[in-house]
Amino acid sequence: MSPIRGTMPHVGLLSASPVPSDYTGTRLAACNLCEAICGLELTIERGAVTAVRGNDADPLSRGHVCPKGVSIADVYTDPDRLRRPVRRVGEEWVEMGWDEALDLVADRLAATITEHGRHAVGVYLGNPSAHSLGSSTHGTAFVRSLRTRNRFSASSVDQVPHQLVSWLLYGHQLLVPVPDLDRTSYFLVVGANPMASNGSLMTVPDFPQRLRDLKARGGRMVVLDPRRTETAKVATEHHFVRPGSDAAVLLAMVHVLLAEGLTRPASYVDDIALLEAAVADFTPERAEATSGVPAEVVRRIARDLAAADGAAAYGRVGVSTHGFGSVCQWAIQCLNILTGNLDREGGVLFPEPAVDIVGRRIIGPGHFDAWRSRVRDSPEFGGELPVSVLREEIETPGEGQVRAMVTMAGNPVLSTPDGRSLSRALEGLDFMVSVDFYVNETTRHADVILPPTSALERDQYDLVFHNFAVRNTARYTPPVFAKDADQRHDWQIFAGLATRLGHRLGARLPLRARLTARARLAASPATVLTGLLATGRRVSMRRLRAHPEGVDLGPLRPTLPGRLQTADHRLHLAPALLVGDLDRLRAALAATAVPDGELLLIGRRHQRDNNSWMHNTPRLTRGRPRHHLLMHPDDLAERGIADGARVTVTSRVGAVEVEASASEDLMPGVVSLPHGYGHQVAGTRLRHASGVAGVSINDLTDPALLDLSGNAALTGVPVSVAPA
Ligand SMILES: Nc1nc2c(c(=O)[nH]1)N[C@H]1C(S)=C(S)[C@@H](COP(=O)(O)OP(=O)(O)OC[C@H]3O[C@@H](n4cnc5c(=O)[nH]c(N)nc54)[C@H](O)[C@@H]3O)O[C@H]1N2
Ligand SMILES: Nc1nc2c(c(=O)[nH]1)N[C@H]1C(S)=C(S)[C@@H](COP(=O)(O)OP(=O)(O)OC[C@H]3O[C@@H](n4cnc5c(=O)[nH]c(N)nc54)[C@H](O)[C@@H]3O)O[C@H]1N2
Ligand code: SF4
Ligand SMILES: [Mo]
Repeated sequence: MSPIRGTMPHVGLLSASPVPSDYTGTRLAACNLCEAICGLELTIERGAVTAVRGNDADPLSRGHVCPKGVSIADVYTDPDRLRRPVRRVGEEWVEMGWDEALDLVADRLAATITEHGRHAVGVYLGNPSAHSLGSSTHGTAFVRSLRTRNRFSASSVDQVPHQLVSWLLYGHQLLVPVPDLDRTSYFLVVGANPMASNGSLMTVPDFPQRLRDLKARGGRMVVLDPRRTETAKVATEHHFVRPGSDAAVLLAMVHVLLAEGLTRPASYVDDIALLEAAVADFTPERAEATSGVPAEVVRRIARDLAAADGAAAYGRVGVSTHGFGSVCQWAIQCLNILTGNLDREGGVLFPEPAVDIVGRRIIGPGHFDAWRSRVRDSPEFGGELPVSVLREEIETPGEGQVRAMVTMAGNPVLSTPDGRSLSRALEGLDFMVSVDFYVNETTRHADVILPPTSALERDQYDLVFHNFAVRNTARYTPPVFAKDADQRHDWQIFAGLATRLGHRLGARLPLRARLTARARLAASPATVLTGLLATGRRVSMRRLRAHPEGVDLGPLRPTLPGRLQTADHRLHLAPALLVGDLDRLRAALAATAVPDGELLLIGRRHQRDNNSWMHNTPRLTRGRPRHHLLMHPDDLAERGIADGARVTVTSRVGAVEVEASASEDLMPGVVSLPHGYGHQVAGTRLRHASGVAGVSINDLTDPALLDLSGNAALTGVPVSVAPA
């Protein structure tokens, strides 16, 4: 009988402490690998995890699990995972003690700041930062304590367009409406593949079942994507769209709604006439000419959105990492707002998490262009510069040059444009420290790597993802396994570094900054969380501890206009910044003629990949190779390339050599590589047979191509393909 799931009272309290080393039984855990935040049930035999299944009792994930979640204990047991700090000595990594390591890092960062000023330290936060409670509570406080303008993160190769648009329309960068998937009857998906990704900026564990339910109640899902993806294959309707051209399509849909009088916006919505004038020339015919989506289809989708009894338009990575990502996300919001589907059951709604990171301003509302990057003059958003400018900030000499880097939970050499050049630039730094438990293509350049504990060794509450979930729930999960005495949690690393830096920089930091940093960093994440929950008053820490499976707080509900964070509590549909970007779009559309032989490169995600990591587990890497360049058979034939042959793919930035596979699923003229491949680290044992060989797509993507928001345009990169 399971000590957790049985009928014993107070079972949650029993689960609060880590299991003894000879434990046999089950324990609950939380998967932190993607945004779906599934609840897991681990079977443990004599201290070893022998099975992982989805926890049926989790009110959000309802028993869902995917192959990555099943592999979560492989990270815990991985002999290649770092558990103690290491220092690079020549080609070797040498273990060191925590105090010695933290002192060394603080000495070197403090010396850089003293000699060259605070902007000489650059910081990069990777994706898993958002998936750790300790990183959310303490990592950002540490970064803030550095007071550098050279802050970068994976956000600018991901979702800054959403943040910019939410800030402009709703007054806060994280006030992002989420499709009410369980009640909608029309789901428009533009540039997202939730069947593989499990959703993003839409926390939706068990997308496949929720989609089956949607169809069973007579609902439709319509997909616009240059690849017939796993999601497109189960859609009621799929249309190819030429990469990079979505803005014309989405604005044309807005145009149709306005031209045909199909709008019923809420009373707090302003500037509709301004919007109408701005999109007047974005006709469905113009959209067809640049995108390949027939004008009739554009018109019909707009009409269907307006007519449906609850519709949700949603766009993700394919239209975020895009030259006009902000315009696309704006147009998508306009579709929902104009059709009356914003803040409506079955439409899109703002989740009400137990910790309201928006309303409580735990994360600031956002700002744009408060400063610019030194070399390229690129504006910041929300305190971060585009990661596409990082390399030049390191390599260009002068006042404000980045001379030392801190990277946390990331791998920008594989995940950001022209990673190969960034790799070289990192080698030229005076000093680099990485907070990560693997040596990867980025951290291998570090002087010191500080490894935090992994997911099963620490407690978890999703401060970030409950804010994007399709249902309001809350879940606190205590650690399953105890950490060794000589391991550190991420928050302890951040607190240790911040405290030591404070001592070394002393009077150079304002007193207030020092005191707030110290207060923030002294408490454990669980203590911080307890306080946040208490002030939120939706659910107490005591209740969460008694229910490690999670607590249901009900379906999404309308909350507007009360939760609008704009200065006048109204929603202005036509912000000047976005309207101003339309001229750049018009110019791009006028110049769409594709040079002879040129193809457009897009990315892809596989269900068993997790960005650039989790490639160290055989469970996820065995099987058929999935790193190939996918290409339409006609495009292969035109170049005399045989299916499976090696090809050279060349862009403005670089060239790679990889096998090409014929696929009818690709739109002609479009080729696709997955991201997160191209591993080069000899030090770790990448136990792949065939699975994860391959090249990095970001040796081809171009750091010169940016959206208005500073987000990298990773999709639709012009390339040529020739036999190798
Ligand atoms: N061409 C192209 N490029 C892309 C994308 C694309 O679609 N196409 N997608 C982009 C997107 S959406 C993203 S989010 C980025 C991701 O890019 P990054 O965030 O730069 O890279 P990841 O692969 O997520 O790196 C994860 C690293 O974090 C470490 N890690 C895991 N858990 C923890 C932890 O708890 N603490 C610490 N300290 N470290 C941990 C892992 O060991 C690994 O080294 O890639 C982007 N790059
Ligand atoms: N299995 C798995 N799951 C993941 C991840 C992972 O690496 N593996 N990563 C996680 C992360 S960090 C994120 S951000 C999410 C991302 O979640 P999603 O956005 O759902 O995932 P992608 O597969 O990147 O989907 C992007 C889609 O856009 C399409 N596309 C490319 N260019 C264009 C274009 O110009 N226009 C249109 N309309 N479509 C285009 C691509 O073909 C692709 O189908 O996934 C998360 N979940
Ligand atoms: S869907 Fe995401 S959160 Fe759920 S088990 Fe898979 S990787 Fe983990
Ligand atoms: Mo992402």
